[in-house]
Amino acid sequence: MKVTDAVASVLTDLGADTVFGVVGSGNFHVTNALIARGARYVAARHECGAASMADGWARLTARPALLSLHQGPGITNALTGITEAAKSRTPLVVLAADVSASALTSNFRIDVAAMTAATGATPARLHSTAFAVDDAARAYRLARDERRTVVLALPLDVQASECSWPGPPDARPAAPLPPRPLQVAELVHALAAASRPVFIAGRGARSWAARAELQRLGDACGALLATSAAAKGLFRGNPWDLDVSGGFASPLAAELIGGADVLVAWGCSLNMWTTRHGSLIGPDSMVVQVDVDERAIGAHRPVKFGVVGDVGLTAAAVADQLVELNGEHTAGYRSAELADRLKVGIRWRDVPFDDASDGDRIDPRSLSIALDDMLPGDRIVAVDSGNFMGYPSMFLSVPDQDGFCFTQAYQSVGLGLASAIGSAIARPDRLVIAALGDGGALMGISELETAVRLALPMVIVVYDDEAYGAEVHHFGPDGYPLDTVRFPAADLAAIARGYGCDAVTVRSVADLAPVREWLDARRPHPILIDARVVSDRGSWWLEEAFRGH
Ligand SMILES: Cc1ncc(C[n+]2csc(CCOP(=O)(O)OP(=O)(O)O)c2C)c(N)n1
Ligand SMILES: [Mg+2]
Repeated sequence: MKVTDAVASVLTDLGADTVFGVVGSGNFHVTNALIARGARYVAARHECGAASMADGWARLTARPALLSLHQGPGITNALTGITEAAKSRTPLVVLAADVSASALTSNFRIDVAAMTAATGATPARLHSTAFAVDDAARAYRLARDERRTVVLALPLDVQASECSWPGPPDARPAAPLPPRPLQVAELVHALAAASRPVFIAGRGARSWAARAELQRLGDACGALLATSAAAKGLFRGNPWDLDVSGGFASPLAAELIGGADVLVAWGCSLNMWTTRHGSLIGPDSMVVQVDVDERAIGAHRPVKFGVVGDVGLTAAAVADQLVELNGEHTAGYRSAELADRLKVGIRWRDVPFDDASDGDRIDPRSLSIALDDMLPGDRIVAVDSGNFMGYPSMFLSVPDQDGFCFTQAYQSVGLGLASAIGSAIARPDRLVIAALGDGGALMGISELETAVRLALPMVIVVYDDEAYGAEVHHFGPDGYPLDTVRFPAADLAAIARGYGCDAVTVRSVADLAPVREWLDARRPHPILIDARVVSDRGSWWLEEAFRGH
């Protein structure tokens, strides 16, 4: 059997069924071998787009995506997307063609392992013909069981050689890590004594199983329920949901999180975003952290103690014991009066603001609220990076933890459109809203052709301030020249029409009427909204963000 066929067989036998990429000579055969074994191949127009599509897809399916790349420039083009995936612990196997070991002078030669390691991804390689199948299986298992972004180098000579097929692999995933009983007891003790407990659930809690156990435990100790931005939507529908903790927290959420006497982070790193550099944590709050990775405990904020274990298993074990002690419901932080306050004041859109729309430009808050009302609730919001990013994150609601795709671990501009496309491929049952700045939109625009070619009915909303607004608002107040970060108006609607999208330029809420028509007509291609937004001041979360630079 050809090694490319054997590699494709073992990967599909292990469960891989979707591969994103840009095909060149070095990954042509392995990509076709995957397709021959039933995998779906999605052709992107730029390798960075392919990487972000794979990243978005894997976040929403919680399964490893495959990314197929040509040797050399195919890999370097993909590096920003790969770095975002690696920093987000996205399960991803990159099939990275590589020159043969003997091809010392090949112009495609780069040090794939060194470059991969430098981004935080995990290097792997088909080391030899005899072990190629083992090498590929190990890469897939590492991605799946440890949520790693693994870059598997495929040397051309090994790819082309003949190997024997060892038979189908064991496709069972590793069992989740149970917590140690003593640590469980410590957390039971802390929560039994708590009068104002708050949970902050993060990326490691993004599953239906963990969601159910955390809500049961929340009832048993009377906790209020918040998430990091990466897990937005996890507690949607629960009356004690505070939504996101951190820079995007509403004033009421921030007040309540600050008042916690016991704060438990569940699969959440408690980084500077989630805690506003620690200022969201009250001075007398006892902080506890639950994480599968021992090294994550206390890495960003000091904690009283940690519990090492799977979030769902830990929450279930703690809930079982607490229910025995306290019964299924304890008031804790919860009261009828607080329920009323949450109902009318926890959402950002309930916080009054002065609408700065002036007929020529629309206030980004009014734009976001109008879209929130107009677009179906069964949605996924995918957000690019920039000054604008808080508006969709704070004003567009999402239905659950699979309703938000937030590729911000590397804070790169330009990944939003492609991660939205990956999300749309993962969840064709949901309307995907890609929220972009004009800078990020133009950086990643080649994938507009992919969205049209794949007939994806997405809404692409561009918060267009004709600038790198983040830089304008960071440096403007100090009087620096801003010529390098401002641009003349670009007709993004015309550009989008050129790609085959519907498009509309929006300066007021009334201009959104064509979006309603597009929704009603169920068009089989995206609509791009070029929203000319007011940009008179920097966003409040941005000021927070720049404190970390
Ligand atoms: C790849 C990359 N290049 C540069 C930056 C620095 N940067 C951060 S925000 C930003 C502006 C992005 O502009 P836009 O997408 O229009 O969003 P806005 O800030 O205007 O809302 C830039 C250039 C970055 N984060 N990533
Ligand atoms: Mg901009």
